[in-house]
Amino acid sequence: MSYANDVLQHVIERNPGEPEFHQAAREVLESLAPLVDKNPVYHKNGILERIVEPDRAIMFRVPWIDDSGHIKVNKGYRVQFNNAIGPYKGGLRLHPSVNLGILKFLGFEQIFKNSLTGLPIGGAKGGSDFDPKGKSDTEVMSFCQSFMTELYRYVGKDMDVPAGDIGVGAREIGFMFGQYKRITGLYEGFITGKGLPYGGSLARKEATGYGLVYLMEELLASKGMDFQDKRVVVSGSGNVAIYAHEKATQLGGKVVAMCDSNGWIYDEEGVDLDAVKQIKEVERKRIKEYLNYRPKAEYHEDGSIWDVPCDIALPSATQNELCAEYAKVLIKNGVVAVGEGANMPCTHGAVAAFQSAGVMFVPGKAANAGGVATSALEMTQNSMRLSWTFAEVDQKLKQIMINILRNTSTTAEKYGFKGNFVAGANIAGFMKVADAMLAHGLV
Ligand code: NDP
Ligand code: 2IT
Repeated sequence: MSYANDVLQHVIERNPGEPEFHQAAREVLESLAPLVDKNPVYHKNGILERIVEPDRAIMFRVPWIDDSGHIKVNKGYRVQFNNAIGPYKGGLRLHPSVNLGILKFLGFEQIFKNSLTGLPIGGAKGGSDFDPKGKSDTEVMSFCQSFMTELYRYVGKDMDVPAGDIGVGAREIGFMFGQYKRITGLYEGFITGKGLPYGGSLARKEATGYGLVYLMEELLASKGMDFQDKRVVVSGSGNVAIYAHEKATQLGGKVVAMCDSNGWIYDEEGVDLDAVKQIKEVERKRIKEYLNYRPKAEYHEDGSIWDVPCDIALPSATQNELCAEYAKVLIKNGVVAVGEGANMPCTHGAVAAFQSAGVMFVPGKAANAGGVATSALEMTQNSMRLSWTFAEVDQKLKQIMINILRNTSTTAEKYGFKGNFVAGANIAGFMKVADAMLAHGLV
């Protein structure tokens, strides 16, 4: 049995009940097999055994009080996976589905994603099974203050720098920043995605969605194509989806469908982004409200958003939202490119279907790295105690995305996986981290 496969079997045996973590580990280890077979130094130094085991996983109780005075208790987590190339960095997710296995998959992915940005950031993820949906601002504040009262001792600007993810936006980051400052007395950039008045970076809010589209634009250009007049489907209607829509539309594309976890909208005229922003960013309501703005649009709770014919698909909601069956429908309908805005939205079967049909496919750890890259730029600005303009940050983001695509593409080709961005991203992301781990000795 090969070294990489051996380690994968160990991951599966030693981490029972964590299917998403197994899935993420399998994808990475399969890509790395030829590389580690040719370079025994990785095996000799136990690099794979070490990289699949988090440095530490912190779990804690989060008690808070709801508006009617009842005590509630949620689970809080921070998985600090690997800090070989920089302080731990990665988002916090607040969603009822959150558990240790999901955060391990996300933290593991984050190691390679952060490495691909070319910036000095390690991999981590955290969050809670708290559901912010339907909660009042005071309930969300009560939760966030309690969460930070425990988490503050494990984070810091040179130790571990969290950020947003599903269910964590400007409101939650603000409450967490306030509580950290109050407990520690420090005014420091220990978290990113901050509001502009207290150390946030211009363009961080837009960065994941814009970055995704910049990378896809570069990919299309390599085949003599562009976004102009292309039909685009963007799943989700949160932070990533909204700004992917915005940039794709600026480049001449037409986004015809979006969704939330209840249903999906189809608007042949092109989804009105101002309406979606009003519903989601301002009112925190369901996507079906869209029909109040555009009565001629369609809203569906059955079927799938992936039934909508499109040229470019940008799954930007959550893990495993796009399975092999939907991939086949997209392929039949003529999709030419798929870029993952979310983390691991496509199942293994969907990725295989796209690749064997010759659809250009870019995995999340490359395609959605613009968010964390801009978080790292926020850290830089905080350290320098200055703020760059929107244009400066946006231009750096675009260059980072172009570099990621080129690095991923040339690495894939160099190691015999030409055109396979999954393998290219895994190998390129791994090598920098592994070299740092080799330099640090057995830690
Ligand atoms: P948000 O909370 O802002 O939005 C998530 C969106 O996805 C919502 O519209 C949500 O709908 C929808 N969604 C969640 N679960 C499902 C589901 N099961 N079926 C259909 N829709 C669903 O999160 P983000 O936009 O920040 O994150 C989206 C994805 O992008 C995640 O995978 C995240 O890890 C990834 N990501 C985020 C980055 C960032 O900077 N924010 C950076 C890189 C990756 P509903 O409101 O109904 O729950
Ligand atoms: O998945 C991700 O890359 C994020 N949620 C963003 C992490 C960050 O630190 O900005």
